[in-house]
Amino acid sequence: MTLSSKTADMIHRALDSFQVELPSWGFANTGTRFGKFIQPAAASSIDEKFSDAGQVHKVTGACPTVALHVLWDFPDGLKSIGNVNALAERHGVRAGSINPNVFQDQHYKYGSLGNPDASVRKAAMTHLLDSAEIATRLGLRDISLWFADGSNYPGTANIRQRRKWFEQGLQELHGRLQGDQRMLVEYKPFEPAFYHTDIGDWGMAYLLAKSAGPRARVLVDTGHHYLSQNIEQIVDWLLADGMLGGFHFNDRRYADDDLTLGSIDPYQIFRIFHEIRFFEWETSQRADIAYMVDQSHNLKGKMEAMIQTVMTAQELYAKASIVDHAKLAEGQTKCALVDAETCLKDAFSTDVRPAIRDWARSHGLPEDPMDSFRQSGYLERITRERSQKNAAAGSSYA
Ligand code: LRH
Ligand code: MN
Repeated sequence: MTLSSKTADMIHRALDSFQVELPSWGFANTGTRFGKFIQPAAASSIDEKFSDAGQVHKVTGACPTVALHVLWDFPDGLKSIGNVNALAERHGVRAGSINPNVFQDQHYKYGSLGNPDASVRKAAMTHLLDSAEIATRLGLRDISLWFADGSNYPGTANIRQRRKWFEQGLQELHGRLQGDQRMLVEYKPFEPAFYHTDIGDWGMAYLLAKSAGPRARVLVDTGHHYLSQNIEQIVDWLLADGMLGGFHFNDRRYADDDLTLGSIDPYQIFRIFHEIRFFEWETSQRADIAYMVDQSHNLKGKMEAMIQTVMTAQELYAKASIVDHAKLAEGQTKCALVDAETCLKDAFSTDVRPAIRDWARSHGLPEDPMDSFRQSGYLERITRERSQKNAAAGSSYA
């Protein structure tokens, strides 16, 4: 069924405004605690990560920024930010959010900002402030914060005291932000901690963000919820209070599986996008949200997984953008349950791909990004260039 020109226009306008940020670590060899399977073409240097992200943006036109993880991308901290702008120039994608890493080093065994050892809290604070400085020097807006802090056994942590330390640390970091900078507080119910996690759910992240200051927002990682949680309801509460800063999109069957977006439950991501578009229609304001991907591609080819992810995100965002909001609002007011629900189901079951191909063509982009990438020979080239280096990298987790 061909789409009406009105619907096709709505999709084109939606795609013109939709951008999703790619994680540099999504192009690198990652694994699980049971090991990692080395991909010869995987990226390891920041140059290779910008190059790969540049290819995905080249064929999709929808991912102009790359999220950077401080320890993984700036091994020497402030000293190694020199060539980021040159890389952005060369590969056609810019640096995006800055992700400090206070979970990897040995001294974070009992936590970072929540660690009973004041010298460790100080070390964590120094890294957070350095990360903010990196963002400032690179002219970047978002500092994206995730803390692995927590405990594994009842009674082993003073949860209330740790909360105070987090409040103090996040207030200090907030005080260092400038211009339109924001700090995004990410929550996660468990892993690597398996008894309590200090920032365990949206409410804890919300309260910590509020106590930090007006530049703090909450970041929703779709994989950081119990299976029975209604994520789009959390999104609505954060939207209503102006506290929704961004997303880490991925998919899961069980826990924080970090699988490719929409691979398990595409309707979940559609419902999230719907609540945002409905909010924007109702308030006639654009929600100031950073759409980002956070995945680890342990089995799929990393480049193709990323292209698939961006294409799926565009498709689900386009579907959510053609919901008949006026008809929906009327159905909600009248409790016309079937009519209201059908507004979403009609949009979700609409094949928007022809309109996306038109949009791509009208922007000089390939109609089929995956085929264009496969024809480009890029994968063959990076495999030749990187396989030796990657083979040298160990595969065991421990
Ligand atoms: C934690 C997390 C966080 C990142 C990491 C790579 O599970 O979602 O956002 O820093 O993954
Ligand atoms: Mn995340």
